[in-house]
Amino acid sequence: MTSRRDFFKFTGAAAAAGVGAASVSSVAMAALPEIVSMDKPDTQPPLLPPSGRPYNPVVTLNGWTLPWRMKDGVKEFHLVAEPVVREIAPGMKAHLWGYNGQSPGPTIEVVEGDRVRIFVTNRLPEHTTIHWHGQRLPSGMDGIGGLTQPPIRPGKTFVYEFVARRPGTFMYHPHADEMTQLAMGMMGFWVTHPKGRHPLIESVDRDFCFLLNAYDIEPGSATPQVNTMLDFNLWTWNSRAFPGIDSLNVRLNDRVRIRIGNLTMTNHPIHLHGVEFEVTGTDGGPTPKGSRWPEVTTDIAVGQMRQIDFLATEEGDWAFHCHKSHHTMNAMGHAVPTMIGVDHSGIAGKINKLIPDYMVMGERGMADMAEMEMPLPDNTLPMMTGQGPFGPLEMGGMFTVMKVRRDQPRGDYSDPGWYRHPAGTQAHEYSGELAAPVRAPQAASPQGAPGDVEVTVRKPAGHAGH
Ligand SMILES: [Cu+2]
Repeated sequence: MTSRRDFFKFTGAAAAAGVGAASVSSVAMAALPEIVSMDKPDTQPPLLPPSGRPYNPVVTLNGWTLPWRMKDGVKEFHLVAEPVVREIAPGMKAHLWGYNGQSPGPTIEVVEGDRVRIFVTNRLPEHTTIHWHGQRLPSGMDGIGGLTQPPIRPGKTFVYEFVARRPGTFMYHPHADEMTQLAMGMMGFWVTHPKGRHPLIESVDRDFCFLLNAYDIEPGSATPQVNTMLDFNLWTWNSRAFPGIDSLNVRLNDRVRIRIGNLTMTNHPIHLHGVEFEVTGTDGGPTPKGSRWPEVTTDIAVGQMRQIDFLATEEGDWAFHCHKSHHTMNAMGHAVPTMIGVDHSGIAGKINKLIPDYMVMGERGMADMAEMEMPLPDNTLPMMTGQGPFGPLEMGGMFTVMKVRRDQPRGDYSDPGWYRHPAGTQAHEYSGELAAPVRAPQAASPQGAPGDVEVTVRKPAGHAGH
């Protein structure tokens, strides 16, 4: 809405090429690569390399890849750190900080051995830097404010230059006022493709990537609380919450790679339904083949990256999500006590005399919440949401669907719609006779007292620690 696709053209003198991360003079500024900005939160098609060594590009979930300019054999990129408006999911927009119109910033894709020059312009109200997580590079290019470079002040442009020495899965983020700048969404993905064939990096048909991130945005507001340490209420992939996260669309029997980096303040056990995968790489590089074993969940700790590979041999709609159940929900009232099994009869009527709109919630579990049409503050996502082919999906946050289809064209990443299950392959209501269940005989307690004690007391419990 507020951002748009900008193409600021710069013309003029020669580009600055520094030895360490260095400030760019106003003369050299005129020769910077154009600033390319993205105004859509949707997954953009892969960027086929227009110059340089060939490679099979990645697809960034609800994101995009930054185009570059080839200058005297150097790949030149231009990142702009700036305030952005990011749609977290339809119905909610967040005021974040990011790069080139979005949070996360664009994915940078290069090839092992490429010399890379990245111009970083700061349009934030405070200073910043960029750290290139996992890269082998000169110490002066590592982007640590105060340690390896002075901060990039508002309005200034710095240039980083190094050779992408290791193929693999990386990310970038500030190392300046990190608590604020990570909480505001400043981060991006980086992929260095191998030069030619690599013994530990198989070529794949589909290659997806995204970052795990989290925000604390009070219902009814739009700007994250930056001092939050652990109590985040929006669990996102690339700053999107389900149903705002696009599906991963795959052709049957494709070899698929998914690269994931964690820039939240907690670990995320990422779980894929349908098939087993292997962790084939980390931000430390490709894993040795002897270290790989089959998994369906991989835990990704804070500051870690995981690259998983698998063959999509099973057709269908397969859930793909964080296994922490609170992370597949959106902003919710955590102070709500568990009310399962509590008898509300009579109480609601009395309370209604005082508060006419009072509703009993949670008596049968929390699923009612997904169906209930309750007024929410403006710019707030429902706690559990998303409509599936069989009703409410009761999911938010870190959740999406991998759609494996026989007729998905090669290289086509578009959404094929919901899976049509072949006859006889779907769970359905049982309508036959039910035999009485056989139960073990009840043993008497040694004292001769009845062995079963029914506890009906609900103890109050705090929720501060989650
Ligand atoms: Cu999680």
